[in-house]
Amino acid sequence: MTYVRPIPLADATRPEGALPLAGGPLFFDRVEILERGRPPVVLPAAELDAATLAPLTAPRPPVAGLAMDRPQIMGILNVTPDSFSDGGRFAALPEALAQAQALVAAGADILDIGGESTRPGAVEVEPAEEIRRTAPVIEMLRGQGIAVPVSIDTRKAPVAEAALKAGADLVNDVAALTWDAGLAAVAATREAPVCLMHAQGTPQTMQADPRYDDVLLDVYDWLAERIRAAEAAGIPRARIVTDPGIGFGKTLEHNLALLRRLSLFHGLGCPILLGASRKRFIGTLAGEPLADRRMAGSVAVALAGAAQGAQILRVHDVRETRQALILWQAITREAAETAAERRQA
Ligand code: HH2
Repeated sequence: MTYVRPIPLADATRPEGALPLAGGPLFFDRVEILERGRPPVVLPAAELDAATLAPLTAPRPPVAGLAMDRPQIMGILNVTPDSFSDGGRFAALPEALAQAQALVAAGADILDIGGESTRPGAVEVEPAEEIRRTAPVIEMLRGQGIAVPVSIDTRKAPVAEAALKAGADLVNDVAALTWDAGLAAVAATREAPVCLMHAQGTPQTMQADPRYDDVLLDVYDWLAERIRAAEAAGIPRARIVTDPGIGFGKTLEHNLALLRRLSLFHGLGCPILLGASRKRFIGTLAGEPLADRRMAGSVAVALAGAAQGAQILRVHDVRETRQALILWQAITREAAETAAERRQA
């Protein structure tokens, strides 16, 4: 079996015949053909047939009201006592609300609210406790007129149900609907978009000794299977986002292999979410043991994701990521396009 990875053009030039990557803003005119056990082969995109090109080029419908034709920033709000980076800081309601407001003011397009840490070694939280942590925050955000879409970061049906009732718009499941058999039905019934993230193992065990035949292709096949399962459960592809799950059962080399060829996942026909913010591999490479001092590395990874066409960047450092994206976009687009956009804004 072969896999096709579009190779995004890195700058503002648009060679004759270049194709939009997932509807834009990036373009590609070459692809890499990947096969297990073989070195990649680069081909002109023009040599592929229309059926192969369709999922790579088709515009993605908006998700929770967010346009998918540009990178959108998902600000992380963990209302947990034990998250690896911001645990305990926003667990009380007033702090959570203030942080949500700060993230929106800093440029978050969507907020991701989590009431259970999934860091390596984290212990499971009872659904009732997870609901107690998350639903009131979402209700309060809505009550205070914070209008940005809200995502609930949970593996559990009752938690998602309570969050959606409280005003959440999207279900972000780090287990891709494999943890709780009831979660798919909740998302399907409520017509909520879902993020399906790849993980190997559970948070308790996932970093013990993760192994793959070919990490990139194994994660791709697994996500393809999870998309089929979600569709069978009544969640249409238009409401599915995929995520390779950086740091979830992956070594440093696994994470890098996924980031280097992230654009492969456009072949799944769904928007790509990338969550690498402050994660351990950044600390390992940069020699920074403290998670909250990994902002610069996190921004670099977010930009690398944007350059591969990732549509949603899940980050702690919203202000810095927004600034970096504005500059990257200004430099990598044609002046005419940028001027037209400014006029529209
Ligand atoms: N990473 C974390 C949690 N949720 N969701 C998606 N879709 N993708 C990710 O990469 C992802 C995620 C872990 O990060 P964080 O929320 O900062 O920490 P913790 O799990 O300790 O709360």
